Amino acid sequence: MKNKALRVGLAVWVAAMVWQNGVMPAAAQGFSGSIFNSSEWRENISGPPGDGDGQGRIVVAAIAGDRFGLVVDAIVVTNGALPLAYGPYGYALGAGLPPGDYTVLAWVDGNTNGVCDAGEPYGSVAGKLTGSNIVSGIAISLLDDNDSDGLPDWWEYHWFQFTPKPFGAGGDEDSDEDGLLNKDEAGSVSWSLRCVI
Ligand SMILES: [Ca+2]
Ligand SMILES: [Ca+2]
Ligand SMILES: [Ca+2]
Ligand SMILES: [Ca+2]
Repeated sequence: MKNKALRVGLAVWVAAMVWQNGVMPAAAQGFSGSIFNSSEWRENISGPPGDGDGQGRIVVAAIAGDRFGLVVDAIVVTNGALPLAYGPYGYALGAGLPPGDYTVLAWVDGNTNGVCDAGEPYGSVAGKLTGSNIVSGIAISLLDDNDSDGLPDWWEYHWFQFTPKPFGAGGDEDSDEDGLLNKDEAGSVSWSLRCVI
């Protein structure tokens, strides 16, 4: 009698959840870990990828598929004057995500638009959810130079955003032909515009 009452109660609860969500409820699933900020971006140049006010925030998001997929959860872990402290910053995302392949993406959101824009410092890690697991201990490092060419990506995008390959210039090139190599000019707030006009 007791078991029957239990089964009836459970069936009512499941029916209520199906009715509420349209699908069976997923078990608690998500990602957690720490973010380490190695970005030295001061955002002291007005214009993309930042807005030039020297303020920003670190956002971390769970994205379905690769890092260009659909954001399914996102949180702000810290904000303030750039560059933000190294951290680490703890985070937890998800709790209820369906099984599948995800990317956990964190970035310095300089223009605070909630989007990881080209040139904004970022780091990402691929993760998989199966069954009811929670994937913990995912460490993400935020880097200025994700293409490892010796030039901060935000600097490259700022000066070369209108060229066919915004991240194509090398550190040992002298793109504006002023006698100084790009790697020696990187981070500078001044620049000849000959390369972008
Ligand atoms: Ca800003
Ligand atoms: Ca942004
Ligand atoms: Ca770079
Ligand atoms: Ca130069």
